[in-house]
Amino acid sequence: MRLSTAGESHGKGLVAILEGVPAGLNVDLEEIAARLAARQSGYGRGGRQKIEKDRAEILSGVRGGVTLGSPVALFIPNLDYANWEPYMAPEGCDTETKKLTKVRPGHADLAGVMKYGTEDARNVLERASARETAARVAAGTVCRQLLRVLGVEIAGYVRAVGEVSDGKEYSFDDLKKKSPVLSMMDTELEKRACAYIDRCREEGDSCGGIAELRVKGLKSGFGSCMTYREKLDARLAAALMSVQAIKGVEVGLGFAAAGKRGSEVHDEIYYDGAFRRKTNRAGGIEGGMSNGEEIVLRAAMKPIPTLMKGLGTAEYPSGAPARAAAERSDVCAIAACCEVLGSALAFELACVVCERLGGDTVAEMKVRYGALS
Ligand code: EPS
Repeated sequence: MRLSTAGESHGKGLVAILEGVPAGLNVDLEEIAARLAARQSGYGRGGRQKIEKDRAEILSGVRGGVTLGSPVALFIPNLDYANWEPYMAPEGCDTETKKLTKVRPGHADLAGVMKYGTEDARNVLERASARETAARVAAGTVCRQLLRVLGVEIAGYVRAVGEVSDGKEYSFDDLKKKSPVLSMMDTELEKRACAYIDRCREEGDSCGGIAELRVKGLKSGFGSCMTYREKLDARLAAALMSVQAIKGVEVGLGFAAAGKRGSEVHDEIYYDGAFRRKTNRAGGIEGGMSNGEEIVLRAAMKPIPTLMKGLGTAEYPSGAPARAAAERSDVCAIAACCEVLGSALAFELACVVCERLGGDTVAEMKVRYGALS
């Protein structure tokens, strides 16, 4: 499978092209719409989300609601383009009025202007923007639907917002009960998290958080111990790190494993007709392969780099001291990010599954998956 996305944040819209989807998959457009709406929501989002009402139009690859085996192309219009057309139109526009030279620490602005030979960070930030993630959610939802046919499900929740952190463990089925406010499981903690976001907003600041992602139903042996590029943990970590603002990824116990003894970390094996593990500290991956237990991943999102109070910077290219640019921004987007991470994971897992099973049709894949132990 291959996924390409295109589109600028304030351009005409976003495009996703997903190649390699087997024929015969029923595509549920309502689920795509619901996940796009979830990506737009979450306490702490900014003014832009009041403008957008993301909805994906399928341009190709699906007939009568069923995939054909041809590339699936999806288009999500940017409603804000109506306000930005004078400054963004590919056919010709005013490139001066929205010029951004007070480059923001933490955003792609400075490295981007230097790399792409422009004095206007807008030429960089428009693509670096997390707006791109809408395209990944639309395509990722098609991947989720493919995985679901095989009995593989993905769920996620927000485990921390800034300094407010939930240390409890939840079963996969519990995750369906996460709150719509911030995608947290503990509503008391969520109230504290909302208050924390309010404080950040009042102080012109921003915050990040941690999302936990889980995969249920994946049989053992996906990924490989034979070649480093095919290691499942490496591929899934890369998928999560590819999401804007992610600065850390853990598998299972993650960083905590380094401070414990082997007897406290490794999961003892027993047999009761099937091989099982007493615990799942490995997070469902051993030797670069799935081991049949739930896959458990966590991703750390840094605070949004656009601060309303601005940070100290140097204007590009003059180097004159300045406050970084800020017009409007999200204060916190961890709930949206959790939805995006699930989509990024769905795409990468669908790739791994298609590589092992092969097949041109969903029916073939089902038979081959069913034959695995
Ligand atoms: C973003 C800046 C904000 C966010 C945007 C990501 O947009 P704007 O500059 O239009 O206010 O809202 O995210 C989205 C538009 C989205 O749909 O997620 C940035 O600079 O990365």
